Formats: sequence, C-alpha cells, structure tokens
Amino acid sequence: MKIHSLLLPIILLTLTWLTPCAHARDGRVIELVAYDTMKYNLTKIEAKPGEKLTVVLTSAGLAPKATMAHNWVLLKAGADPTSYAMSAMSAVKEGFEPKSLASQVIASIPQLGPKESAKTTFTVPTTPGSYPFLCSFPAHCMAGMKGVLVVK
Ligand SMILES: [Cu+2]
Repeated sequence: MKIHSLLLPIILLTLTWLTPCAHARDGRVIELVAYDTMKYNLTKIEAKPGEKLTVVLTSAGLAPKATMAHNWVLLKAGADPTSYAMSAMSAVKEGFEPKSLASQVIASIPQLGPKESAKTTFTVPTTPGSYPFLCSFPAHCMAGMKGVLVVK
C-alpha cells in the first residue's frame, strides 16, 4: 500500500508532464532559416487570424556576428520595412531594434550569430492582411532579407 500511495502521484505527475504537447503551448511552429546571402528560407508565412504561432529562427551563417548577424522583426500591417530598417541601422546598442519604433513591432527575435537559434511565440493579429517581416541588421532588408505574414 505504501509503495502504491507513493507511486501513484509520481505516475500522475509524469503523465501530466508528458501529455501537454508542445503544440498547445507554442501553437504552430514555423522554422525560419537565415542565410549569409541575406535571405530567409521563407518569404511568405500564411496564418489564420488569431492563431498562435512560434517562429524559430536559426542562423545557417558562418560569418562573425559583428559583421553578419540576423534577426526577425514582424511589423504591423501598413508599416514600411525599409523605413524601419533605415532607422534600425543606427540603433546598434538596441540590437538594431529601435525602441522608438517599438509600437510598430508585433513580435521579434534578437540578432543571432552563426549557428545560433532562438524563438518567439505570439498570437497572430485577428485582422486579415499582410504583415511585413525583416532582418534589421544594416543593409539586409534592402538586400532582400524580408517577407510577409499573410493573415487570412
Ligand atoms: Cu540578416
């Protein structure tokens, strides 16, 4: 009996630990890869209004972080990624994510060096539309390191 009363809570704990799948917590997972060619593997992500998404960004780059880092910044619909990137260039200390433009940002992943990976979980806006995303490391957006989250 004693063993049973000890085992049962342990079994239950293990079960509750194992069952809540990552999906419930993170929503749908989008694997985004950043290359030193200043491109992402995806330029378009489609999502349902209000859907929970986790974007995992992995840098497949080799160049040193100081000269070639990559991040991911998702902007509100109607925001201009190029003008965000222009302002970000001088925001070195803020990781090229200027606090003055934080109101334009829905979600972001900070600058990553070679082989680094990071993620963000957020709720997709409920308003259908096109939400631009970009890498705000200097010149990357202008070189094509950008895309769009299409909510429909
Ligand atoms: Cu980049």
